[in-house]
Amino acid sequence: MHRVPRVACINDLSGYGRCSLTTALPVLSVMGVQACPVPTAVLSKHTGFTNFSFTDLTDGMAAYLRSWNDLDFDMVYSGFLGSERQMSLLRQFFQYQKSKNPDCMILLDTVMGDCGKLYSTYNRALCDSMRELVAYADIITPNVTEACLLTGTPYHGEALHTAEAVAMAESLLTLGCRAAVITGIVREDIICNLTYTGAEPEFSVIHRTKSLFSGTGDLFASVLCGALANRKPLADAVQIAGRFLSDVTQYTLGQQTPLDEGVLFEPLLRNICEYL
Ligand code: PXL
Repeated sequence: MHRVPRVACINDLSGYGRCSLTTALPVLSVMGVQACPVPTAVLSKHTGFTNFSFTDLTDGMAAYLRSWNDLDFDMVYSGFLGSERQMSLLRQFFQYQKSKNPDCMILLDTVMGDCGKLYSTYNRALCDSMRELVAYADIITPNVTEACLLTGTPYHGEALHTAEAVAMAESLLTLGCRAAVITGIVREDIICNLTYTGAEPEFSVIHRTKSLFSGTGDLFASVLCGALANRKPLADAVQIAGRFLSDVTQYTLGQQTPLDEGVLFEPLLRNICEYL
């Protein structure tokens, strides 16, 4: 019998703007993974828009997760979180799932900000709680802004020297995760993603599209999650996610859509398994 990998996806549901659950669920389904959502908040649009509604779902989350205590997951994948209480519930969920299945892989996308700025619903206290949550994760995927926030490094743009990036990755591992993937390191006409597990650092290079589309971090983490759930080794999964992102951003650029609309992954989604 073919077993379908099962992933708990903890993220917000943004009605418009292509991010979080509206990215994770289709990507994982197409990659042959059962994606089980835990919505952390419902927004009418993501926070990059000037006008959006936000409903925090923390109150229902304890009972929601408790009812899953009789389920096992191959992976837990979390993204945008709305409150410190959610982070504490997640810590318990991570620990519980690990105690039931030591092979359960925890992928924590440390969503907090971009381009040197926090997202509008985030604050310093939430960043501190996110830093504590890293200790319970196997793999984290901060962008440069988030890597700076987690390590207490001053942000000076997306261009990091190799030594600087590796030092930051080493510092991330001291927070307690097993691996860190720092995404979106800019080098003139390329973008690098750095994978670090404590052994040799691996830089994987992708095409740089100079426009900054929203939601690319969520798409990257979702494809990474799908590749890992399909048992790809981490460095290969990073390459797969990078190649898909590179193709999707170039395609989107050609369509000249507004940046807030995110990347047009739908027309390319059906081909995603060819990247595996
Ligand atoms: O793409 C990360 C993200 C996730 N969820 C919400 C967001 C953002 C980024 O703006 O606003 C609600």
